[in-house]
Amino acid sequence: TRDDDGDLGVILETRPKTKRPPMYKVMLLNDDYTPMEFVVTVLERFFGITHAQAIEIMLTVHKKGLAVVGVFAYEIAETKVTQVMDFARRHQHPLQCTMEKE
Ligand code: TYC
Repeated sequence: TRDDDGDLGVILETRPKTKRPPMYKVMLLNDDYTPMEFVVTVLERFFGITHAQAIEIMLTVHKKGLAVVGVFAYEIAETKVTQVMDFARRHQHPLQCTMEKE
């Protein structure tokens, strides 16, 4: 389309599309059998959380039923879930760790 000002009067794009990858919440679920200290160890070992923060998050899960322990790109979230589930199974605890798209 040609008009007076000489350019092609079509706006192709205004804002550049910088699409970020979706992020995934990794959650720990409560149960009646996994020892509290084991959950604290899991949080320290696999999520790099400090001992004090790990106790807080563990108690949140214990009281509320679940808590988000971190938000990661898909592949990293998947690795965390696998590591926690394998570690719990090796120690014969029923601890459950899941991920969910944010
Ligand atoms: N409810 C467990 C207990 O009383 C402790 C616990 C906390 C288990 C967090 C799982 O994700 C969990 N021993």
